[in-house]
Amino acid sequence: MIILSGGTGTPKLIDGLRQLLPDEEMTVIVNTGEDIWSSEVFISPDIDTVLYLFAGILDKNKWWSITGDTYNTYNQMKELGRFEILMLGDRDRAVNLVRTDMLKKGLTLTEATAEISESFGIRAGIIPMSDDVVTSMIETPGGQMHFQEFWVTHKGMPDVLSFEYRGIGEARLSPAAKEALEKDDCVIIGPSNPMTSIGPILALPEIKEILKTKKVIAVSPIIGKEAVSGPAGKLMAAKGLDVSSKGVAELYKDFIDIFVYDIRDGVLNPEEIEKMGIKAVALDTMMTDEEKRMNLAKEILMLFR
Ligand code: FO1
Repeated sequence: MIILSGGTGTPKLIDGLRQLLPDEEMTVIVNTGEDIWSSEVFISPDIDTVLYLFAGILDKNKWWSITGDTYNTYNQMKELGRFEILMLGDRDRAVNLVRTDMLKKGLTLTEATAEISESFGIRAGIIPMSDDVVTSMIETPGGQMHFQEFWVTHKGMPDVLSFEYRGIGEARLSPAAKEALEKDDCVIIGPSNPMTSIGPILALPEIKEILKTKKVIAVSPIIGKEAVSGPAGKLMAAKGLDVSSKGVAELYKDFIDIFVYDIRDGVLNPEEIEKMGIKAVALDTMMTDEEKRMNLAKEILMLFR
C-alpha cells in the first residue's frame, strides 16, 4: 500500500491503517514543500510527523512533534533574541540536527530519511517526494512568504493572493518513490490539504501518469464548504477553485478511481463525482479517536477489494 501524505490528516489515517496492516506493507510518500531551514537546522515537518508516528513517539494531541518533548533550546534561543518560526522541541531538534548533518555530508533526503527510519526501528517505507528542494511560497498583500511563516507566524490570517511551489520546475520524483510505485498497485491519497500537502507531490513530473495506472482512492479533507483543519479552503479559493469536496475531486479526477467524502457533507452531490467517472463513497472521515481512525482505514481497505 502506497500512501501520499502531508500535514496532519493523512497521518491520522495511517494511524488507523497501522491497526490493520503490518507496517512493512506501507510505503508513505511524503510532501517536502513545507521544509524549512531554521537556526542552521533543516526541518522536514511532514516527514517527521510520519517518522514519529511509526516510531510510536508522535504527539497525538498536535499531530506533529514528539510527545513529552522539552523546549529548553527553543526558549534559551528566544531569551538570546533568536526567534524561530517553528517551536522545535529538544528531541525533535536532535533528529533534525542528525538529518542536517547527513545532508551536509552529501546524503540525499531519501537516504537521510531511510537512515533515521532505521535508527528508530521503523519497518514502513518513508520516502520524501523528491530529493530536490521544493518550497510552498504564499503571496500575500504584505509580500511573499514561506508557508510556515504564513501558517505559524501569521496564523494563516493574511489574505492569499496566490502561491507557488518554488523549485518545482527543476524537481524530480524521488527515485525511491518511483520504485515503490512500480511495485504496488494500491494508492491512498490521504485527507490532507490538496494545495500545500498533496499538491506539491502531484506537481512533480511523472506522478500523475503513474497514478493513472494504479487503483487510487482519495479521501477529501473538506466537509461541506470548509476544510477539516488548516488553510486548504483559503488556498483553494486563491486558485479560483470551488472550496468543496467537488473542488477536490476536480483536482484529482484524471487519476483516481474512488473518492471518499464525509457522511456529514451536505453540499456534495455524489452524482457530480460519478459523472467524472469516479465512484463516490460517503464515510465518516472525522478521525477524532483511535477507533474512528481504524474504522475509516478498514472501510478504505475494503474498497480496494
Ligand atoms: N505548527 C505550529 O502551528 N506551531 C509551531 O510552533 C510548530 C512547530 C513545529 C515544529 C516541528 C514540526 O515538525 C512541525 C511544527 N509545526 C508547528 C507544524 C507545522 O507547521 C505544520 O503543521 C506542518 O508542516 C504540517 O502542515
